[in-house]
Amino acid sequence: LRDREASGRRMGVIAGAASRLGGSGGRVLIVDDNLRQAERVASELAVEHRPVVESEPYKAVLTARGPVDLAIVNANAKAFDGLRFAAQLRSDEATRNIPILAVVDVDERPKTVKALEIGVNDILARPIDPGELAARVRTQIRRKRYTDYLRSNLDHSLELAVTDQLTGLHNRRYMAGQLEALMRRACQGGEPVSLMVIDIDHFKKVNDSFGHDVGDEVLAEFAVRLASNVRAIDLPVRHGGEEFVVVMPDTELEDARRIAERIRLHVAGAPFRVMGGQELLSVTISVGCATSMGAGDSATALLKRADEAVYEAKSGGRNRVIA
Ligand code: GH3
Ligand code: MG
Ligand code: MG
Ligand code: MG
Repeated sequence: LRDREASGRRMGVIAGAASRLGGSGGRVLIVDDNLRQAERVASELAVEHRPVVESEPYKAVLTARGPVDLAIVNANAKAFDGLRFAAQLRSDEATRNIPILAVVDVDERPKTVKALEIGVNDILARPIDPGELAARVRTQIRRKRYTDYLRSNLDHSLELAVTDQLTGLHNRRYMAGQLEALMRRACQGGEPVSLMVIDIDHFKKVNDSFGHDVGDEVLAEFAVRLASNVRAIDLPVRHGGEEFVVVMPDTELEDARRIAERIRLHVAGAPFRVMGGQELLSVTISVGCATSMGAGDSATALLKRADEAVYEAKSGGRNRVIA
């Protein structure tokens, strides 16, 4: 439910921002070796934008990476091929999302068609009408800002989809993909992959005695201790509830056990400070380790073996590592 509310809020934010994203104040790159024409366009645009004129393509590319909000390219330049320049902007990762307005003589049908085929966003007929110039520039800038905004939201959503919100660790969904890939390699005779499953001992008691919010505090603090006691190559994950997993690439079982033991000691060794420091809780964990067994093994089977080791740690008295 919390996820659905957050996503509803997010959609509201997108709609709100879209209406606020205007088409003025843009940095506009004018690429033209006809300096009289370029300066005229620049002075028209300077009223509401920040135009910059480049007469040489190689300099224009550097400026475009600046970045800019729009490029106006003269398709009839004398000293260079304007449409080739437009195609170059489209093929460069750093500039491919810049909208392009191609300036084409009003009667040049084939050039107009070619420009559109290359993927310019709009055509500006020459002689240039100032009102039309202002309107087409504004439209392209507004559209660019909106798509940039959507793109950054999409990146953010993708990030959210693989992150656990309480602890900031990656979640089970993210782990599944990583583990599958590592297991495939291990099964083909590549480096071994080890795994530890961690389950907090008697966690229900924390919730029952201090409330769910304090339970959440313990989970968050545990995640900090976990993340600071694994190696840079390891992947700590919140697998669900009070259960965590660490994926350890290129790791033999003995090393996995050593790392698990280090984590266990850092949890049991110092009490957890909760409720703004009012309460100190001693927390322990049970850990099960397993390692890949070559051809025929699978991520599911590996997880199952680590789970069985956790079970053994629990029945053996908790606060221990079984490998
Ligand atoms: P054991 O030592 O056998 O693992 O005992 P346990 O109490 O930890 O095990 P059990 O699986 O019975 O209880 C786990 C509890 O974790 C139950 C559930 O309410 C609680 N829990 C799961 N997710 C969350 C969470 O996100 N926040 C809080 N506060 N509690 C959670
Ligand atoms: Mg559990
Ligand atoms: Mg349990
Ligand atoms: Mg537990």
